[in-house]
Amino acid sequence: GPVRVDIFTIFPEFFSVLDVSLLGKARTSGLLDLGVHDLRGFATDRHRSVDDTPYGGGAGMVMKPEPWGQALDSVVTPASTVIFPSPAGEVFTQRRARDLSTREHLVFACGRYEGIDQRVIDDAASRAEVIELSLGDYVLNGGEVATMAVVEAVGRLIPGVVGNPESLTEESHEDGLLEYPSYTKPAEWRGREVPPILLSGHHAQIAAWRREQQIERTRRVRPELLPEELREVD
Ligand code: 6GU
Repeated sequence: GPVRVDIFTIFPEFFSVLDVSLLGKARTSGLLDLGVHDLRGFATDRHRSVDDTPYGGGAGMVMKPEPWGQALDSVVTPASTVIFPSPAGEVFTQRRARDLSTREHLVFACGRYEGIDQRVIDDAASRAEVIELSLGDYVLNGGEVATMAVVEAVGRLIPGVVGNPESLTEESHEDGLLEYPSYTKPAEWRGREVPPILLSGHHAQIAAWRREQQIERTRRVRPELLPEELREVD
């Protein structure tokens, strides 16, 4: 069946972009079943507050546990995977995107302010698998942009979402290396020529050249990604 995704946020309008493009199509064609929910709808007090001051003091506000408990209780089952976007989480990778694309139900809990009361995460982990995911080593204002990135990376791996499945395996990171450079017509533009090998029709030589380019680019830009056997001392 389709992959079910539920997103909880205080900015549901953020996610209207998921109505368009590839993921919009995945939704209308029934491959992706997406629900976006306003966390404030689960607040119980008159002011619908979702945050409060931190125990122990410190700057900023912490998201209160009660609305999050009600929100997650409304969708989470033992078959769910609950994702808390957080700069303190594990770094999100293509490997993790592949893993998440095989799951039946993903729940994203978008935190704002200085974070969510830790008991919400601990309680969710007692009912379902919990993964804290970071986009990388920099700070965003909340989990919404990270959730968008994860939903896009995972959504395009759902079988049938990307028309030509070959375009999935020929990308950066799928084989552990960065992509080779791409060219299209015209053969000369602003005095710059397309590498002649690409016009030669020699498929094996083209494949070898592209592999070389991948290795060279990876060595230059992301040397830590290079497998041992491709590392050379200079
Ligand atoms: Cl997932 N959340 C926030 N707030 N900041 C981040 C992040 C996530 N990933 C990198 N920076």
